[in-house]
Amino acid sequence: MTSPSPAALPDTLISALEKILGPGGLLTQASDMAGFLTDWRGMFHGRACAVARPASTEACAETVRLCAAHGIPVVPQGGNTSMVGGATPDASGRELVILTSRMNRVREIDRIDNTMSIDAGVTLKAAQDAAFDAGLMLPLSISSEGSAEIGGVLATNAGGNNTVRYGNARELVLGLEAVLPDGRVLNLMRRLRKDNTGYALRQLFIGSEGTLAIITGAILQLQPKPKSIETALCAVADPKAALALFAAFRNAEPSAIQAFEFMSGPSMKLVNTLIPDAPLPLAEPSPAYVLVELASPRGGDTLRGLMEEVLGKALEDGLVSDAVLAESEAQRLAFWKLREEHSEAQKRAGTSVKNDVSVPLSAIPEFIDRATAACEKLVPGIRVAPFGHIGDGNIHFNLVQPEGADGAAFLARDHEIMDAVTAIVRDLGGSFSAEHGVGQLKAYMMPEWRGGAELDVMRRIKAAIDPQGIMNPGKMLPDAG
Ligand code: 2HG
Ligand code: ZN
Repeated sequence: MTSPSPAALPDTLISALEKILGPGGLLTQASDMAGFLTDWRGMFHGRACAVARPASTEACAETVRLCAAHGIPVVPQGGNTSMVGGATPDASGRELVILTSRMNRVREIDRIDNTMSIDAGVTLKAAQDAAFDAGLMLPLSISSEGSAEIGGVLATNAGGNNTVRYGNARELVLGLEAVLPDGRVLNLMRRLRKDNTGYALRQLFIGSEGTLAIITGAILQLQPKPKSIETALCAVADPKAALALFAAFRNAEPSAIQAFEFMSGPSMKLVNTLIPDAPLPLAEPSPAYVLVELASPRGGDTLRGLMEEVLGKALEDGLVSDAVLAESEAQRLAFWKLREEHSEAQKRAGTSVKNDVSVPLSAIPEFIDRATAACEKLVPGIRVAPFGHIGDGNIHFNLVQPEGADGAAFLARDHEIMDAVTAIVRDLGGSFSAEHGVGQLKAYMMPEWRGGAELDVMRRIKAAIDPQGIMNPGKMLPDAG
């Protein structure tokens, strides 16, 4: 296949786009566009007629309006951290990638409303820092927060580490601003806790993976900044013990739990060996680990007492074989590094097949046992390396290629492996995508999982809002666009 040239766009259109986007706002050279045409995992490689970098909502709207008039499909992209190819263009070279990164202003923080009004291109980390500097907390935390941008986080309804306490991204959103496929700006920027006036449109766009609109701004709910935080890394025998520990914390004080994360021994070992400065802070490796974080906005709180009480009893009961409590912010961050580097460590270990799944909490041990057996049978030597947000039922049941095997050959079996795992998920009443979305990778699963009336309604919504099918075609809905 020959590489599409930017000349695929008529000169008049290029000049019109350059006028809207300003200096540096339109990329047409292959070398400038390259970084935006491949996903983080290196699984999807697309082409584009150009990459647009609007610096304002209006410029984004005008760009989309022009694309709509010329029937050019657009692919919205934030920090390009999708795990499912949700922001990578297809191979046709016809699509125009629209980056949100130059729309990067924190518009306003209101300390009475406890809200943050923000542009889509602000990274999640920068948004967290801005809230923190204002004495507040944005309670959404994901491993890719240094690069992931608010627009993408909302378009994919990201979950992450604090879902157990504060819910997913959609639970934090009061207001939304988005550019529709015809280039109109939909302004839903209302910071109201109560507003029963028709369909809750913002919730339709959150989680729509860029297939209905480009999110350009949002109003997010903030929380008081915690004054006391206690974080512990615990060694446990298996997922069943991890869940029993979760129940122990929940029974003691459910409102104190801010994060409750699970890491399997094999996955932790990859972090300890492949990530610099990430040693295990426990005397011995364990078959599994839990990272638990308690937090409260009250200073001088008794969280340390609560942590010690629950862990002391768990050690006594044999639920936990060892535990270490963070004695400083630096140590707390070191514990979190051990958790957040799992994706990177697995990437360094070779190719992997990812299953971002959820099942009812009670079914997690059975799921992990059955899925492990199924995968080991399918691919001898496969490295089963699950981890995830066990407190909310979301396990990243990731499978790393056998040591020394051909990575591409392993990846070529991804559907076979994902299907074996998700068959068990289905049997246990779970979901084939808990927080990463559907994107390109899992679009083929939609008819089987969400068929009948559910998929039909989704298709009708897509057709009503994007009749030309120009918004992120081929993502989420297998045959739309
Ligand atoms: C995490 O929880 C992310 O760290 C990435 O959701 C998970 O790499 C993965 O599969
Ligand atoms: Zn995750």
